[in-house]
Amino acid sequence: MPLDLYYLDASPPVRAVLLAGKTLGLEFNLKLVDLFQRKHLDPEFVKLNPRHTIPTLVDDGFVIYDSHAIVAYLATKYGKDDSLCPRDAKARAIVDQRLHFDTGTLFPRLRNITFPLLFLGKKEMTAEAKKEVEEAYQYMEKFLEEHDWVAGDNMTIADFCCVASITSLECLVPGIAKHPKLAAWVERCKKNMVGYEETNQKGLNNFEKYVKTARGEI
Ligand SMILES: N[C@@H](CCC(=O)N[C@@H](CS)C(=O)NCC(=O)O)C(=O)O
Repeated sequence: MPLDLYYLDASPPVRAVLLAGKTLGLEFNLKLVDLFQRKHLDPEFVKLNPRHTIPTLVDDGFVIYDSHAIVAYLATKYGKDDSLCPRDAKARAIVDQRLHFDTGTLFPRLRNITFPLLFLGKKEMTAEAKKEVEEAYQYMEKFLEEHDWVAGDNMTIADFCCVASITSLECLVPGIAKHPKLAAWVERCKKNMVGYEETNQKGLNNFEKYVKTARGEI
């Protein structure tokens, strides 16, 4: 059965799902939703997802949106074991905490900069927005102090979500290099995540193009 994924690869939460899909060996039937053409507000898409966000997944008629919910669903349904999305209560709680960190901290701080820039034409980010991103890097550094991956000793769905957001933040507020554990984790993700180049890196390059165009740099 095809897995339909409504997407735009520049979108960080979409890239988290694409990364999860590669590791799980899944093929998506990709359906482009061009946010710049306001296609997410098309009545047909809103009927599918009233919150009109990408990514949105349709698995044999089952509709699920929010990247964190999607990656957990895919890993639970299609994972060969529970390493990406642990069943153990404590291990899973840490994964959930990091997923919520992405939802509640990384993504909103990214959106605080990208929405005014890409959709309202505001080229300058506020000092506060920049400071919040630098603070987010510090939180990540702390998470990675004793472990190689954001939720423990092995890669989980939380790494897919966090790396998509963090690498996008780095395009806006370069600063990862100041945090050795964080910088090493980004390199680890690049090296170890299946299909990193064709998913996160490719979409990130497009994201960067949008950012540079909006800033008048290209
Ligand atoms: N928490 C959601 C955020 C999704 C989201 O806001 N996606 C953006 C693109 S990066 C979007 O579709 N925005 C359109 C809108 O909010 O109407 C997730 O992780 O999927």
